Amino acid sequence: MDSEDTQRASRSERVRRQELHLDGRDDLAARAERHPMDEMLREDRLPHIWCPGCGLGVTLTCFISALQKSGLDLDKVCVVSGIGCTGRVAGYIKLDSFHTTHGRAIPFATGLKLANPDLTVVVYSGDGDLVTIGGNHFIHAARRNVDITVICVNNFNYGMTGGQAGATTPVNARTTTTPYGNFEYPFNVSSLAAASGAVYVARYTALHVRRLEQAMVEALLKPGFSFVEVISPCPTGYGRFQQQQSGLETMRYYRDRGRLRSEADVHQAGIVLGGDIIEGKFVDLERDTFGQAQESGLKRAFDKPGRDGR
Ligand SMILES: Cc1ncc(C[n+]2csc(CCOP(=O)(O)OP(=O)(O)O)c2C)c(N)n1
Ligand code: SF4
Ligand SMILES: [Mg+2]
Repeated sequence: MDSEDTQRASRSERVRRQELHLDGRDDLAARAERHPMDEMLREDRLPHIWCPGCGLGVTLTCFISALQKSGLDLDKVCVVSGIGCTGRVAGYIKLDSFHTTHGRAIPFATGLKLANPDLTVVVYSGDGDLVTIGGNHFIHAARRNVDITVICVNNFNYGMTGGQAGATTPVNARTTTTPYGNFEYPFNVSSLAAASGAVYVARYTALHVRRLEQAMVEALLKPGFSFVEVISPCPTGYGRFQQQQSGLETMRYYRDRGRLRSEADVHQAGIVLGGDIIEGKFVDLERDTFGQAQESGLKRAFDKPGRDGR
């Protein structure tokens, strides 16, 4: 190499290091500090509050990957959550996002979508938030087929506030508020979504990440009320009372008892303590969204002969 070549090579190496912000640092160490998903996270909010072994980080990774694969314009994607450990997703993700009051993510999201139909609106929240305190909003948004995507992380308890039982806690499960086992029958959340009118319903565990990610992509692109239930470990609030001290033990349980059955009747796929977890895409159908029904209804009314819209 002559001296001109050497100079050119060292100049281009200098430019490369500047572009990668590697100046003065060991390349490998600097790269190890970055992650391909970093640009989708609000670093000023980190470190996160999630416990070791919690499944929420896995679900967020799947979601970010699904957003990137969906081809959606991320400037037009909004994430709305209620309160709870799952609700923190709205704070950690670097998109237009809203951390709303407990149980009220769906009405907030509905307002966003109606005010600006160009947006893709995603609700990302916990089981307690969506179907216990927020259950009424959930069923009515599905009934109306509001064009939003709802991702429900179901860990069978109110994780953030100390592991209380809620409307998803299986019969006999011990929690801080059911020390003798739960006496109530829970909602099968996917069945509730389907029965209420959701046009897309899928359920996967946090172990089955490829399928989960694919379901999230499909839900994001589906017009109407699309719903993904993610079964996720909460070792701190729930698992430790069911002899699953760590998130890893719960993941092993998902490996052993997860059953892929997309053809299953979702209404028969309830989750029973210690039983199989039926997973799959249960519903994928077409129906006018709330926005479309409103538009065609108004058109019908206003286009009638003799009517001028007043
Ligand atoms: C109106 C109201 N009631 C109760 C609470 C207390 N609270 C905060 S988070 C939470 C539990 C959330 O559970 P879930 O939605 O399942 O989320 P997780 O923490 O399990 O992810 C509760 C009861 C609150 N913040 N506001
Ligand atoms: S309490 Fe449960 S859901 Fe909340 S961060 Fe800890 S493990 Fe996760
Ligand atoms: Mg929960």
